[in-house]
Amino acid sequence: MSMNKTPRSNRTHIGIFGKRNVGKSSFINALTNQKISLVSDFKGTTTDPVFKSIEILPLGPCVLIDTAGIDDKGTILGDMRVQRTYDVINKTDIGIILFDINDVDDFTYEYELIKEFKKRKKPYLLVANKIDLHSDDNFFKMFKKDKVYKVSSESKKGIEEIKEVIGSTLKIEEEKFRVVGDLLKPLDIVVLVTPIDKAAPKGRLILPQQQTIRDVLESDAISIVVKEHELRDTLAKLNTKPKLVITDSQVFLKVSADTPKDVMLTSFSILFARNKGDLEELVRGAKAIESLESGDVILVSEGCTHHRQSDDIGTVKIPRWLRQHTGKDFNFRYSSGYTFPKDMSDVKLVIHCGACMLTKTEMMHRINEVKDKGIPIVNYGILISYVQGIFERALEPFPLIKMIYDED
Ligand SMILES: Nc1nc2c(ncn2[C@@H]2O[C@H](COP(=O)(O)OP(=O)(O)OP(=O)(O)O)[C@@H](O)[C@H]2O)c(=O)[nH]1
Ligand SMILES: [Mg+2]
Repeated sequence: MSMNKTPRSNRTHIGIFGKRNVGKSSFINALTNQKISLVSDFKGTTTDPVFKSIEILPLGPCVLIDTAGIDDKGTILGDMRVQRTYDVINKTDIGIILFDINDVDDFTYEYELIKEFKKRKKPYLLVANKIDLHSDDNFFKMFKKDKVYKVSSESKKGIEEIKEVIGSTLKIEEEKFRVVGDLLKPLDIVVLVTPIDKAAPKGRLILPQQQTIRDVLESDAISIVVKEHELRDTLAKLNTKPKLVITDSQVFLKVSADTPKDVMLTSFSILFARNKGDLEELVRGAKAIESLESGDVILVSEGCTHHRQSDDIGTVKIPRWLRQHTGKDFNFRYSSGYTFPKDMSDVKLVIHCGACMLTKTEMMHRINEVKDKGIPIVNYGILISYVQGIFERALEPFPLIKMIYDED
């Protein structure tokens, strides 16, 4: 791969879904202005997901994913194709649910797709294709709240507009997943507390700290970076109250004591749990610790198969902290890599790593997979914050999530 190429994990994945023959492949060709996908009036031309990396203006580097029609059911091969199409949703950042404007009698398949997107909290757009052949707005009320966009992949009508809509929808999504920028106004002051101890890497800051500073700068706000011992004096020297103090969890208790009660305080772990996944679900997972019994099975799951450190957080520290917090002994099981163990029927809690090697989309998929099994899930950072007893204060910047924590 050349140095200037965007790696696939940093590209926006746009998946095209719908019944056979609605024009999914034609839509991809229209979007890119190229003959990338095979088009024919034979139902079931596309049989496997096809990933195509391409630059689309104004969206930038994307991966377009063409899929097989989801109505190809009833045969073993057809069912397998449908399953593979559904699997693509997990890799998709935004889905286009395409249908033929001339075939509006039955939306069962489209509703099923919408349900899957909603379940995964992923954005989708409903797009009616082939408007060059017909136009009748009556059926749009079928999709209550969702707007239906109209295009012709043949005449290219509506294609430029749909690109704009994809772009603005993604922008709204990105906003939701900013590290901290959504909490800030221009010129707000943010104080970041980063201990420089033996564990800190030589000559640089760790990635979450860098990303937070970058996000503060992008918000036109002001970042001040200090070590824990300089915090109190720094706050005294400021003639304006900071909007937020963000600290490494390790020194949370000291920082909490040094930060006035009317200044919001949170931790990098909490910001990144929110940025990378579903903070709400992870907070619920942390609360579930209270209902565990001695001997319960806890699955500690790592997203990658990296080399283990000597005092490994998953195998040594977490079991110790949990024992200290609950006074109970649990049965720990471990898994690593992209998939979970097949049989998780006796697992009472999943503790996931910080997901540094996973994309947000992948981590959300993993959280949802565990949630679907009815098992609570928490990650390392949130679990540590919970057993340290810092939720009370560290969730204050997120009132909706604090409510979940506070309710019984
Ligand atoms: N008139 C018209 N025909 C279209 C349009 N889009 C696609 N078609 C035609 O519809 C047929 C199916 O198009 P495809 O792009 O192969 O559809 P698909 O959804 O990829 O189909 P499968 O791969 O079989 O699931 C082809 O004959 C296309 O030429 C459109 O906007 N207007
Ligand atoms: Mg096709």
